[in-house]
Formats: sequence, structure tokens, C-alpha cells
Amino acid sequence: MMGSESLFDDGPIAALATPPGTSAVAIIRMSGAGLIPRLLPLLRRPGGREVFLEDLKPRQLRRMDVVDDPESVLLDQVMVVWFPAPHSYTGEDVVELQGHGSPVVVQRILERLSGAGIRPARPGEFTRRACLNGKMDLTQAEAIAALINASSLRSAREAVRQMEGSLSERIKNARDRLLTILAHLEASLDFSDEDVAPLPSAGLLKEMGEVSELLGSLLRGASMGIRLQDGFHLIIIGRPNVGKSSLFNRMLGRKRAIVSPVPGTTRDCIDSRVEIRGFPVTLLDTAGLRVTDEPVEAEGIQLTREQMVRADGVLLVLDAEVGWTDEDRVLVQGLGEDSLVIWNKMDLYTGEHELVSGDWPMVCVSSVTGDGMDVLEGVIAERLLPMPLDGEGAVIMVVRQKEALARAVKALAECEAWIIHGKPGEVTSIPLRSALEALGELVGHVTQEDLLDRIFSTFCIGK
Ligand SMILES: Nc1nc2c(ncn2[C@@H]2O[C@H](COP(=O)(O)OP(=O)(O)O)[C@@H](O)[C@H]2O)c(=O)[nH]1
Ligand SMILES: [Mg+2]
Repeated sequence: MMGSESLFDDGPIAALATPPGTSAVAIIRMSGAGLIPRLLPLLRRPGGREVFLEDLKPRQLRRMDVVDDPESVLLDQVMVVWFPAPHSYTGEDVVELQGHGSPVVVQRILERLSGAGIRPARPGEFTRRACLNGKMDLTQAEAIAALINASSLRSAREAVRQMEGSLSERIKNARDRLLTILAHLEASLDFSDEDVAPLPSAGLLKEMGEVSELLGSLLRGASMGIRLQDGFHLIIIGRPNVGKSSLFNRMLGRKRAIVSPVPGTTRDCIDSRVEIRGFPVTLLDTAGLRVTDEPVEAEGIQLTREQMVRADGVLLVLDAEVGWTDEDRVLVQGLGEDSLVIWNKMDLYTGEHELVSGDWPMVCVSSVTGDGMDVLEGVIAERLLPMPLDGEGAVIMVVRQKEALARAVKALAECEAWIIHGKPGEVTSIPLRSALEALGELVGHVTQEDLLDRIFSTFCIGK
């Protein structure tokens, strides 16, 4: 069968594990059955002698030469380290070559390896093998990708925690408890012909309620966890000329958007990534919101309204020099819960009018002098980026995990409802089985080839 063949392909693979390009050191990583005998003929001891298995000591660096055809010309001087199976990242024999970071030489070594039957690895193939060999489960594999791609320290920390198995741990605990419940439901089914009193459903329901609660809280944290990975989206809105682009540039710490005293300068939405108090944020500068006959500007305004709906938070900028205008009053009415009011141009504020913000938190800044920016960041972090405290535990960070979890929670609710309605075990066990299946898929016990393909194709080569 083709599918199972590729699922269990454990032949030797190789890939550059360090970024491509010129570097001080380049690491070529190899893994698989039959790796060593294929690799050894390409290596020499520094004196020129051939290399035998005895020359490799587990997990110890060895100085070797990599030689090229013909006549074993020296290609590079490298350090070689061998991690014998099963005590390696993949669970297979793994060898890493640390050579000089010359792209030409690295390319040639990879060609030589390929010629020796050590084929180029596909993206994520090392980690995929680690999963298949039980070195880690899917949530941990995904955490590795999340760690490598983390755009802020906070996301990186969360990823490391998940890599260590905090999420798997919780899911495993929930699965074990649900399996016990399932056993009870099915036991009552087996004995239903005989005169055995049905198991007290109150006890089952209590236990199931607790597991549901546990999974539910994970699910509630999921959108935040995914945000931590993908970044929060904050949008800056306001009338033209209040200083939105100036504020945007100030928050980025560089000039990105055009600032101009001419109203209506920004017609497009411009976004940029920033880190605010350790959180990854995509900040959006927008066209000023006003009534206009100008078609390009009108389109920009329409775009702004669409983006507002999708954003995690809205920063409404007002002009402290001018004070409230009727247009501002209209804008403020359109604000949702996750919004802040920012009085900008405080350097021009004379105290003539009162600076208020209705029900929304208010911050006073000057985008020109930078005054109040620190306070602004604090308020944003506190009001718009409500993350569980650092170290609070497992967080779902991947949409795939969230979807599987949501399916489990839904199936459990169904199961509970049926038990409450006194349905027999053969009925109530069906949704419970679906819940278990969804949790199995979440951690990767149910491994489908296409699912693995989808997950690991997003990895970098060499991981
Ligand atoms: N004095 C002062 N001028 C500002 C401040 N913020 C923006 N401006 C000026 O206000 C004008 C409009 O700024 P801009 O950022 O383009 O506003 P936008 O249309 O809302 O994007 C420019 O001339 C800016 O230099 C501020 O805090 N203080
Ligand atoms: Mg602008």
C-alpha cells in the first residue's frame, strides 16, 4: 500500500539544518536506518585514514574530513557527532556534520550524500519521524514550529512550555478519564440483559462535567493562544489629520506611514508588526474617517470599517488641540468594547476644553514629543491584550488543535445531554467515542497521512 509505505519510510535523509547562505558554521543533519554505512565512505580521519564505526563515539564530537570524488579530494574539515538510535531527536540513528558555512561546499556535500543513498529530507521530515517513533506527540511537534516562528518572547515561552508537553499532559488526563466513563457506559450495555442495576448516572455526569470544564477552559484560552502565535490586530482610527500616522510611526519607532498636514493623505491601510510588552501586534494605520466625495479616499474609508470589525482592538485618536468634534462623537458611538480613546497632540493642548472619553479608557499622548507613549503601551497590554498570566499553563496555539478540541467539547455536551435524558449506553457512548477520537487526533494518536502532510509541510527543511 502506497500510503503505509511512505508512512514508515525510515530510509536515511539529509538536510541543511542551519539557514541557507554564507555562515560561520553550517550543520547538515542526517537520520535514518542504514545511515552510518552509507556515510562512512565519504569521511576520512584527519590523517587520511578511512573511518570505521568504532571511530564514532556516541554523542561525542569528532574531527573528520569530508572527501569528494575523484581520488578523495578534501571537501571540508568538519566536526561529526553521532546520536545512536533510539536516543536521538528522531529516534533513529542521527548524525550531524558541522562544517564551514560555504553554500557551494554544503551543496556539494548534500549531493555526495544523495549519491550515497542519503536522500534530501522534505520539510519537517525529521520531526515527523520523531512523532512516528513516539519521541513526541503532535502538539509538541507543532510547538516546535511555533517556537521557531515565534515573533515575540511571550509566544516563544508559551511554545516551549507546550513543547515540554504541558498540553499533551492535560489532554491525556482528560482522555483517561473519558475512557473510564466509556468503560462504565459500555459495561452497563453488556449487562443490560441481566438484572444489573444501571450505574449511577449522577456520578458519571459529575465526572464528565469536570472533564468538560477542563477542556472548555482550554478552548476558551485558545483564541488568545492563537493570537499569541499570529499576533493581535490593533487598528488606529480617527478623523483625518488628528495624527494617526504620526502615532503609528511613533509606536513602530520608525517612519513607515506618510505624515502630512494635508487631510486625507493616508488612503490605504498600512500594517506593520510591533512587539508591545512582549506581545506580537500587527498595527494598522488607516484612512481618516470622514464624509468624502473622493472615490479613492472613500474606498479607503470603507476598508477601514471592514478592518475595524476584524481587529482585536481599536485605537480611536482624537485631536487634543481641537477637542471633541461632531464627527468624533459619531466615531465614538461606533466603538466596541475593546477600544481605547487616545488624545493626541497634547503638546498643543491649552486646557480650554475638557478631555474626556465616555466609557472607554483614555490615554493622553503627543506623537511629536513621545510623551505618554509608555502609558499607552501599558494600557494597550492591560485592556486589549488580555492573556492568561505567564506561566499559567497550557495554551492552545494552533487552529488545528482548537478545531479538534471544539469537536470534542461539542460531542461531550451531546453525550451529557443524552445521559440526562436517560438514553441507554449504546446511544450515549457514540458521542463519547467521537470526543475521544477528536482528542486522539489533537495529540496525534490517530495519525492520518494527509493530516501529517498538512502539518509538516509548514515546517522548515532540516527540522
Ligand atoms: N504638535 C503636534 N503635531 C502632531 C502630532 N501628531 C501629529 N501631528 C501633526 O498633525 C498633522 C497630521 O498628522 P498625520 O499623522 O498625518 O495625521 P493623520 O491624518 O491622522 O494620519 C501632521 O502635520 C503632524 O505633524 C502631535 O502629537 N503634536
Ligand atoms: Mg494618516
